[in-house]
Amino acid sequence: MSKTERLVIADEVADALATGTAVVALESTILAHGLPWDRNLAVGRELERIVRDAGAVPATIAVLDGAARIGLDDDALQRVCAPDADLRKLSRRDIGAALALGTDGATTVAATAALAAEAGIAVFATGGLGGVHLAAPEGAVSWDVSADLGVLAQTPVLVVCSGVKSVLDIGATLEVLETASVPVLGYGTDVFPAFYLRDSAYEVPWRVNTPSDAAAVARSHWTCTPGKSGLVLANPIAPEHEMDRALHAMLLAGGMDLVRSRNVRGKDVTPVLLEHFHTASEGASLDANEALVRGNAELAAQVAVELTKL
Ligand code: PSU
Ligand code: MN
Repeated sequence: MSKTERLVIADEVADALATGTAVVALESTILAHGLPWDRNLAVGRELERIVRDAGAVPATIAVLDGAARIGLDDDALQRVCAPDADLRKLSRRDIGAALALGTDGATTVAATAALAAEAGIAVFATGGLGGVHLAAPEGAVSWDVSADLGVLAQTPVLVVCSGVKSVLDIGATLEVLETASVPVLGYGTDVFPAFYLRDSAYEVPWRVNTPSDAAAVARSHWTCTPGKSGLVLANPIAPEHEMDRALHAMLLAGGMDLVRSRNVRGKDVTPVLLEHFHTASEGASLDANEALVRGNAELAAQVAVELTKL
């Protein structure tokens, strides 16, 4: 099978790319594995609408029927979000196998960024970036480092996210991004956000205050410095949706205990933690999660529109 048969770009997305219209990539793991099935489809549809309202074309990405689909129609989106979909969680390294073996799957940040870049899409919105997981026992070195970081080191895509969760080692994650020469921009903030919370204990190296400044930095990064790394645009959750700090601390402690006591490993860690947050908070973490992704989709579309003007 040829590359074009395996990388299927929806007509609307292909037209936008051909005419220089703004396009925003959206991931499917957040839908299939990050949100419960009774809310994921509504979120998936809403993110696409937000991107459109801001003047860009959405391209939700997933692997279905032996093809990497760049832009899903509503039928495909429904398949990704179905309660019995049982899709695999596909990272960058899994794409070839899933395509060759005809296995359907939802794409993580790593896989979505790689496929977006392959299709010629420069801006991607998600909720949280994967990162360096905390080690057990405390203080040990963790080898569970999300492929999201390694892919960003090699893939010229701007990822709009709300930082990383405090279930990860945020300091170590930022060090890995520095080593990989991935610029980290705070959107209207000097502090790296921690997903449900607006801030972490860590500063960002650069702050931008407008979509046009973010676009200018991305363009400059890709034009003026050799190499092909992506960028992180870290957009804090809106203050009115930020999670209560005491609730957050309780969920975090419970989630870490759960992962350790059940001996959860590898790619199951992030979905198990998310599920714990959602059930133990009786949906409060879901409201926050959905609010921040909506904000990131809107900002990504605004930046994508600005990029088309440069
Ligand atoms: N963080 C979230 N929600 C998510 C994810 C991360 O708040 O759904 C997903 C993303 O798809 C991300 C992946 O790329 O988890 C990271 O998984 P891992 O830690 O196994 O690399
Ligand atoms: Mn991992």
